[in-house]
Amino acid sequence: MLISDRTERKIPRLEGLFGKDDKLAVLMYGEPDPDSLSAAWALREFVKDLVGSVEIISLEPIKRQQNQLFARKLKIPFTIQHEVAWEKYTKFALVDAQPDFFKPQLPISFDVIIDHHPKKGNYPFKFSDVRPRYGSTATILLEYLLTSQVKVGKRLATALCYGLNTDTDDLVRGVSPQDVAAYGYLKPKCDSQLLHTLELAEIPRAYAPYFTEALQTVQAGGLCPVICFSKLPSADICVHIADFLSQFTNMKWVAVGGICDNIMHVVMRESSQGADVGKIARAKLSKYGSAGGHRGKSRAAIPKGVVEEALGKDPSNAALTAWLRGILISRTKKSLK
Ligand SMILES: [Mn+2]
Repeated sequence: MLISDRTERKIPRLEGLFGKDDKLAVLMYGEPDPDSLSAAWALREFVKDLVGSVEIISLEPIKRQQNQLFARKLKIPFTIQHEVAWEKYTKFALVDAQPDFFKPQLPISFDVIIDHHPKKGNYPFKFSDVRPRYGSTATILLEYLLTSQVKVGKRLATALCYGLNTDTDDLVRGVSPQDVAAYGYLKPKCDSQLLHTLELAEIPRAYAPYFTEALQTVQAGGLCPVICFSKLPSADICVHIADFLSQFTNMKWVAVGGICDNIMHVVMRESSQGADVGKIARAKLSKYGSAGGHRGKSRAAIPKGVVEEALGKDPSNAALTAWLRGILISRTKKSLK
């Protein structure tokens, strides 16, 4: 399944683009995640004998600690360049994104696009392979490597597997049969210990006090614990705490909110007694900001101004929690009828 006619047809066209004089830059969009980093690395392996040189470039640093750890442990060969000397390169490739994502647009035209997001815009690409059905770009690149018999070493296999896992929430979200096949191929080749370390993730120790406060909320009871922080150094804390709390039994869902960079982030997770938190977030929070997600996981971003209008400047954690709880637990008009 990983060696498909589609990929087989694409390979000669991709290979035909490059010559030994080429200096290729492989770009990723925004703060690169494990899927884009591993896909970029796989593309580099695919083309490295065809071109004079190939460099993987990120225009932004990695902020998320888990992803920093991933890039460091797997020694992903990439550089961060805020200002790229575009003239140094003769060809440009983009993985796990499309040119329209960049605002403003980059002053270059891409020769190669490989992505799994829904198609956006029409460009005169020399080569594009966009497969929105796929759960990860890592899966598409694995097909290229296997179809053209490029060796996939342990480190690259681990990177691709982790990229696939993170983009599909461990194969539960937006998965195609090809993603499952890719996992079946990659898993036995992986450094399982390293994968395990990455999956456990490193929660910065500085976050511990937030956990203490959150645990007290859960202990206080209730089927739907809500906890908010009026000042957070990183919105990631909401994710870590919501993931952790959702593992307790006898709860329907958990919501963790916090204000960081002028946004109140709200992260919701389904718990053992089950509730569609995507639906809840959209129904209750979209009038305050943007909200979205699916059954098990959802997220909302509410401008700080909206919160301040309701609660005044610098609300306490308790006031913020009461406000969010009131919104989330309020009955909708429909159910009151
Ligand atoms: Mn992706």
